Amino acid sequence: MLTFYSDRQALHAPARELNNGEWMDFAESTDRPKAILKAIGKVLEPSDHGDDAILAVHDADYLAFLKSAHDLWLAQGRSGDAIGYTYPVRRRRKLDLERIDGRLGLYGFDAATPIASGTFEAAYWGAQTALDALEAIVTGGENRAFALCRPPGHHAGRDYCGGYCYFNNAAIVAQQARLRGLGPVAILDVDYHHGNGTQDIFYEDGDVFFASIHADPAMDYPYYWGHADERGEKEGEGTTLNLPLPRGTAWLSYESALSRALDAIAAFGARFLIVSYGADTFDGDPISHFALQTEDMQRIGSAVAALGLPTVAIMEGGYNIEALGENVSAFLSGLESG
Ligand code: Q9C
Ligand code: ZN
Repeated sequence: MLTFYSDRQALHAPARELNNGEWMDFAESTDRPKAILKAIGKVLEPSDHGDDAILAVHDADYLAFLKSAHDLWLAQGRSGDAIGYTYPVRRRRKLDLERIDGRLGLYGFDAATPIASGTFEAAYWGAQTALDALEAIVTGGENRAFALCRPPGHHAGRDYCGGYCYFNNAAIVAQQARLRGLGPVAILDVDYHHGNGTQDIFYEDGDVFFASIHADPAMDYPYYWGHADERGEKEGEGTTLNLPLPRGTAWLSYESALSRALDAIAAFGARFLIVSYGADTFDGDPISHFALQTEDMQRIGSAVAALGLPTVAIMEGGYNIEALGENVSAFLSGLESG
């Protein structure tokens, strides 16, 4: 399967994040793409598709914020990575403040998503990587392609970053696929964490189906999204499907949730599929609590492939560096042959 990746995605290298009240080394590190590249070998360099497809999902003021945030941080006397600490709660106005701390709070929702000097460029190229994977299918004659996106994207909304995510790569591809007449489009999110950004982007949109299997947000990040009763609104009523699972979930119950999601995608009449793939459902993931094994990653891939849809797989989370390469390879081999 063709895999897309740009070295510029490694320019994003924050030092640390706030986890359970303590500083820890940034889990979404550059060791991740290194480990994946080592396991899968050849990758293709994406071409530059510009800002347009990003702006078909994200607000222009948010893109401008991301582009300027780290410079502003430095200009206001700070060093290291830009990280927010104060957030406007519900019903506060969307004030366009000049103070970097005010801006970080407005355009983010957690302290796990620092903006370092290379963040914008890396996230920009991550989105280009996703767009090139789409291109491989639309004009390249491929039926499936893998975008080794990094930083990941599924926690990022139209105007906010969070959960190590800045641009929502899956949503960007979904939006382009639909604009190019490839729809109906479905997104299947199998990262351990709920894809709140993707859900938000398409919540009132009946053209894009979003199904997510994730840790119950009553227990795990991102807490405020991903509960089973969130089913979409307005035009999008019924086109969001959340399947939260308890900590400790292993293949047997994971598989039934996966079949439910795949059945719903088929019933929706999807003709194009995007998979937000996270390897953080792995048993040994350092920040997550499911119990899937490496062979289960292959099973996820084959089950998805059995839908028979043109598919762009997008890399999301997965933090066990030792097993990351083989987990991603296993998923891709299932997707390829299944
Ligand atoms: N104590 C992705 O997998 N921190 N993002 C959780 C737990 C944020 C995960 C802290 C986790 C974000 C793409
Ligand atoms: Zn995750």
